[in-house]
Amino acid sequence: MHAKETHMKVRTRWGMLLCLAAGCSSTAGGSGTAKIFVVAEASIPDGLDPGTGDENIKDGWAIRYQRFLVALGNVKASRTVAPGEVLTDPTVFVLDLRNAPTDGYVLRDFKDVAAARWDKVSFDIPNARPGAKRLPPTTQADLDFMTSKGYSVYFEGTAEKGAKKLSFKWGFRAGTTFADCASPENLPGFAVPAGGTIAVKPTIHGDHHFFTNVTQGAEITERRAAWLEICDKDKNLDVTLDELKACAAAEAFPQKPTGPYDITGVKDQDGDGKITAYDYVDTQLRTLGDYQGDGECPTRTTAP
Ligand SMILES: [Ca+2]
Ligand SMILES: [Ca+2]
Repeated sequence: MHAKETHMKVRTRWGMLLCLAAGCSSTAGGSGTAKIFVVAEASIPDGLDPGTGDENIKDGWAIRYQRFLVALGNVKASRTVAPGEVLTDPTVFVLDLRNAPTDGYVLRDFKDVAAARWDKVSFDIPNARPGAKRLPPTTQADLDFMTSKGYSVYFEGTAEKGAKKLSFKWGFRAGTTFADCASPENLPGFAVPAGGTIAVKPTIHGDHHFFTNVTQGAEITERRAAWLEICDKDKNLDVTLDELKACAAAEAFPQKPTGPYDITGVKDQDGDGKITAYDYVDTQLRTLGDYQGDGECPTRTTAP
């Protein structure tokens, strides 16, 4: 107890000195920078290969994306122990994740912030609207397309198995706020080092719409794509959103224990009174926001 008090006094004195030098106010432990990146998981630029590994598609399909756009922004961070201190930037960006820079897109530097753990972190994947910005190499055409359609995510891709090759071009308005983000080690938010920089990385995965269940927390699931062929009702090798809406979930996703799927948690997102493949994809796209690679943001709420 006594030793702890002494330690705290020393910390406070150092904090005041640092603050005089750096011009900050109440950062008793010094200050540093939180650099906000958006990173695309490898499944977006590289696609998904068939195979038996954790990240493979189990039923033999290879997935490749030709285009993958997302709206992302409204990053917020705060500290439970200091509720008045909030880092926030309402800017929303449209980002081309298929062609993202290797190290990701830098959205923002929060400089001269308390060197401490910012344990409450959230961000939005909202439905894009006018006022959103872009970062190169995302094009003005990409930005205009997303804001005019109001999509939160849009992708074009192919699924190939043997001689069969299906295509799809889908946009969804699945706007979602992702909160309580934690690292893969389950540490909440991020810790700013005194005099240093922490990389804070909302991470977008490209495979959730091939999961066999709706994950919350750890991604314990398989990846399968045979439902694409099942839902190509007119067999023209292009799977449309209308076909997804006409494709009953019970048919596309055979349920446990005889099939591989558990689609508990898929909601009637389009409100037509039926649970279809459209609802399945829409529901999975409301889980796309991950954190620091494979970390999770388990609190998900609808964002306008
Ligand atoms: Ca078709
Ligand atoms: Ca529905």
